[in-house]
Amino acid sequence: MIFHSLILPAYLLFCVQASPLGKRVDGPQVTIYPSTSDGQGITLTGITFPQFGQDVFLSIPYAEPPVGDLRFRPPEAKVFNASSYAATSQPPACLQLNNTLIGSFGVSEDCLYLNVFTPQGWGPNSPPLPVMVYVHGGAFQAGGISGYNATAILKRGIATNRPVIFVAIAYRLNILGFGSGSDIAANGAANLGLKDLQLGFQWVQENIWAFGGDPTQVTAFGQSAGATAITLLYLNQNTTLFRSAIMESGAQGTTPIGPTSTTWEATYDLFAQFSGCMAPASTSTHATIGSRDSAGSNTTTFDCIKALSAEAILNATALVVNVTAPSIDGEIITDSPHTLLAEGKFSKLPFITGNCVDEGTSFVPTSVTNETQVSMYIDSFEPVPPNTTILQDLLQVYPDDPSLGSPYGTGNETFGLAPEFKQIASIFGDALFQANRRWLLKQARDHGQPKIWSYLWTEPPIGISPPYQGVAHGCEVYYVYGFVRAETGYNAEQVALAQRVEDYW
Ligand SMILES: *[C@@H]1O[C@H](CO)[C@@H](O)[C@H](O)[C@H]1NC(C)=O
Ligand SMILES: *[C@@H]1O[C@H](CO)[C@@H](O)[C@H](O)[C@H]1NC(C)=O
Ligand SMILES: *[C@@H]1O[C@H](CO)[C@@H](O)[C@H](O)[C@H]1NC(C)=O
Ligand SMILES: *[C@@H]1O[C@H](CO)[C@@H](O)[C@H](O)[C@H]1NC(C)=O
Ligand SMILES: *[C@@H]1O[C@H](CO)[C@@H](O)[C@H](O)[C@H]1NC(C)=O
Ligand SMILES: *[C@@H]1O[C@H](CO)[C@@H](O)[C@H](O)[C@H]1NC(C)=O
Ligand SMILES: *[C@@H]1O[C@H](CO)[C@@H](O)[C@H](O)[C@H]1NC(C)=O
Ligand SMILES: *[C@@H]1O[C@H](CO)[C@@H](O)[C@H](O)[C@H]1NC(C)=O
Ligand SMILES: *[C@@H]1O[C@H](CO)[C@@H](O)[C@H](O)[C@H]1NC(C)=O
Ligand SMILES: CC(=O)N[C@H]1CO[C@H](CO)[C@@H](O)[C@@H]1O
Repeated sequence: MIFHSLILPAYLLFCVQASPLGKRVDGPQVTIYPSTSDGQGITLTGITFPQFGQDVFLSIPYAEPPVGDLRFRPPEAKVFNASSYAATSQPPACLQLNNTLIGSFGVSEDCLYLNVFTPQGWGPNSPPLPVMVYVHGGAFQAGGISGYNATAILKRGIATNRPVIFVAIAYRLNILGFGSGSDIAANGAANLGLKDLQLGFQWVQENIWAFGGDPTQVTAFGQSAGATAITLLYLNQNTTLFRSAIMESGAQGTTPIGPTSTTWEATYDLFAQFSGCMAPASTSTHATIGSRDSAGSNTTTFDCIKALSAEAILNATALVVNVTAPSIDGEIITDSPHTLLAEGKFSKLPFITGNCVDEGTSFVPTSVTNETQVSMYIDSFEPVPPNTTILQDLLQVYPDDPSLGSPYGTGNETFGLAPEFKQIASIFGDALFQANRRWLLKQARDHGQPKIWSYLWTEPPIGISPPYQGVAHGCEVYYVYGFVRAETGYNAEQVALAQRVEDYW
């Protein structure tokens, strides 16, 4: 359950609630000529927000809806069936369980859309602008693009005479985007969410010129799973999808990873059982549908899952508490990222990578009462749980002393929780986040990559995380997206910090 609970901090609720469309004028038009449409122009109509001097294009489809026979298949570039398209309303989030990151526009399996924000009237004849492409977080199980309102980012860019174009790309989640196990491997259905992102970035390369964007100046940025996804795309040494990146709280090793064919098999089996696609007693042969299947016409467990209704997928997802995550598919991810980094097999493009001080606190249940639960929590998300020797060593270097635990710098205060909470939060923060960030930085430096930067964020947003979480996962998002303003209760120094981070980005 850890991954399900950790990914749903309340901090994005604010963005979501802040997005009802304000004063608006329909009308800005941009014509793209995607190669899949044989050079035929497709005119996209967006919305102008004159009060911000911005045009917004919402729900631009970059891929065919991954439904029906396209479920569990790599994304296919969108082929338009008409020469015009209304890009005027937010897309639903990709199919996922109800949670606070969804936004206000529901969920659908038909979800491969992107949003574009530009300075008002910008177009192919304007001076080409740098492009910032956002990859949202949500532990590869949750999230969407509709909550990420880039109005403040663009406003700051315009005010400082460094305007940018903003794009956010949606990608498939949970078993639909990040299934694992032998069936998923045999059917080439691993890492589909990463393939969606690749296609979305390719769309930006091909089409952003029409919005007045410069495809040679694309910066990828993302938070949590979004940051992890970007670092995984860095494992392609020759990537041309972007020229730089900013990873907020996520590195290659943040999500546990193993070979597709042998990792999280139990998760897939449970899913098959709960969806009625495999008999409960069956192990993992997957050759035929189990006795609980009523259809009879489908020949394999995989075909059966592929043919389920979206509602049935969600129902089964709700019953399986295990992780679905990127895996070593031999294609996008060819080996353990830890090894690939050590061997220098990654892109040498510039990047910024950073963390919040207390990354671990929102991942540890407040119900923790003793040290022996450490192994329980670690086992629940590691494909190969560490043995007792390793656990003993771990507890030695992270002693049960609250003054050393996370949230850091809070002395012996335990916030009414068992002292072990701070101990385990410290382990999780380091094991998932800080250590992986530092490994990436070390390998980048050791392999002669000169343009790398890092930060450790110590300023929490106001009123978002309870005190026991300290400067928690997601701490910087409010600042980056410009929700930190005097009107929202922040002091002058915090507003200046928000402006500074926007300027850095
Ligand atoms: C973005 O936020 C601004 C300010 O709150 C709001 O007026 C506008 O409608 C939002 N834009 C979108 C596309 O949601
Ligand atoms: C074009 O595709 C959309 C869905 O993408 C569909 O709703 C619409 O009916 C199609 N129009 C035609 C003319 O086929
Ligand atoms: C989804 O969750 C929200 C709170 O996060 C709740 O208000 C809403 O009723 C839930 N919707 C459904 C369909 O469960
Ligand atoms: C990257 O490009 C270089 C030079 O073109 C080539 O030698 C190398 O094989 C490529 N590496 C990968 C992993 O594609
Ligand atoms: C999904 O679960 C709900 C609630 O238990 C149930 O009413 C519905 O029939 C289920 N749908 C499918 C397709 O299994
Ligand atoms: C998956 O979750 C179930 C409980 O639903 C648990 O028994 C099982 O050990 C978990 N499997 C893995 C691989 O974590
Ligand atoms: C640790 O906590 C768990 C869950 O509350 C409990 O079952 C177990 O007995 C405890 N172990 C020790 C050594 O106190
Ligand atoms: C525990 O795992 C480590 C690392 O894989 C290994 O070196 C060690 O021998 C193992 N210890 C035991 C008791 O299995
Ligand atoms: C925390 O408590 C221990 C043991 O009671 C004490 O020795 C130590 O000085 C305390 N640390 C702080 C920072 O208060
Ligand atoms: C029970 C079940 O999922 N049956 C499906 C078998 O596959 C066909 C198409 O391949 C679907 O139409 C059925 O619904």
